[in-house]
Amino acid sequence: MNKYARYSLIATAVIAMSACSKQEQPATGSQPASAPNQAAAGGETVVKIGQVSPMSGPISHLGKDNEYGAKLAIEDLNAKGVEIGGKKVKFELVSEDDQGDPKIGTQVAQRLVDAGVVGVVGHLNSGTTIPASKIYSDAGLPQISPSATNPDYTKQGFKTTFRVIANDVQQGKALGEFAAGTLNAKKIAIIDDRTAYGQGLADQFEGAVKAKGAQVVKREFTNNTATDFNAILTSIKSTNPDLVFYGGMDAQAGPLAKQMQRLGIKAKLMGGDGWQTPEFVKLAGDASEGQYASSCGISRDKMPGFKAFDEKFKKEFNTDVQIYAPFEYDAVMVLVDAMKRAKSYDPKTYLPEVGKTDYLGVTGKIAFDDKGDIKNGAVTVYQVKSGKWEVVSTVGGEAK
Ligand code: ABU
Repeated sequence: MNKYARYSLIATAVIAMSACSKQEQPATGSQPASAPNQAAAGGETVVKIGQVSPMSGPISHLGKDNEYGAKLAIEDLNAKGVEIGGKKVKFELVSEDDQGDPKIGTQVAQRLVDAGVVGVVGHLNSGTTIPASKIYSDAGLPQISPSATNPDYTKQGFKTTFRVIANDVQQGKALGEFAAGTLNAKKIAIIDDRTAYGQGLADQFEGAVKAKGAQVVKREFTNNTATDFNAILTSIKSTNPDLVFYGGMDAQAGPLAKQMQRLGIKAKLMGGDGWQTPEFVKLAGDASEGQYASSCGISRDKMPGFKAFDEKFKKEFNTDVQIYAPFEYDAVMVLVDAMKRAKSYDPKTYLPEVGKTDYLGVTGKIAFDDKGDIKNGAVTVYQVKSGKWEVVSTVGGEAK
């Protein structure tokens, strides 16, 4: 049996046990230090975990996807029954909508701190995650993003910042080498949405394709609410590129692909995890066919717990996983795993344990480097074939 099949069996069993078992082995050791604002209910201590994502606006489908992942994790934990330091606890999710706006991101971050959460999963966007991380750091709260890929998030020297996916240095390099190497694209046009994510990934991609000897024939930008790309695309068409790269999210990539098709641009469209989603295929229609995008993780068929997670997700929420929900699920589990090892839900006490994580989650093995980035992060390139994302290749992510 290969390692992925072995992990798959273990993770499927873990998810099934989470759903069925009502008890866990009592923890040994001392009582946890008390955390502020934790109410007691029915003999159990309520421990609040915050989650933040854009649940309104153009990428609300992704924000909801994240929230659903966290909800499933909390439900599984409470169904199983968790004791921390010998005390029964009940987890409560406190969800906030940052609208994908950096300013609102910091406001809701402060609201979560004031609400007494003991840790945060999120935010979704790099542009909100980075400014909010200062607030969590000042409050000493562990923060795990399931989706923010801008490398600056974990470069600030905070002890509280973690992410459970590869970053855009890895993603940009993998995509650039795929474009200029595997696809042999010689003339490349690049567009980004001027967000911390879109522009950052486009910069990394540009560096990688140039290092492989490709020529960047045009660099254009838009914004993360635009839907009309005709002027940009007309200017790009005149350069006759082999490939167009878009650094941004699916709400723009969908119409962009459609407008490329309408203008008769034959070049392939390529991008990162922000649009490797079913929503992109829905928005672009048949213009999605043949386009490439990556996700920051191993492929779903190799993820040890994805199949069981996916079934449960569809049953509970009556919708498909977009992209980050399983990473969000794992982010919650990693926080709770650290609390169990620390025998405390007090952030001061369990924060050092987050950094020592060695956890096999739905998405694979999770351990962090000294900055809080996932060790050995993987990037998988997908292509749309017959209206579905199919795996083309994966870089990195070998389970140890
Ligand atoms: N990683 C793509 C979407 C989230 C972000 O980094 O902004």
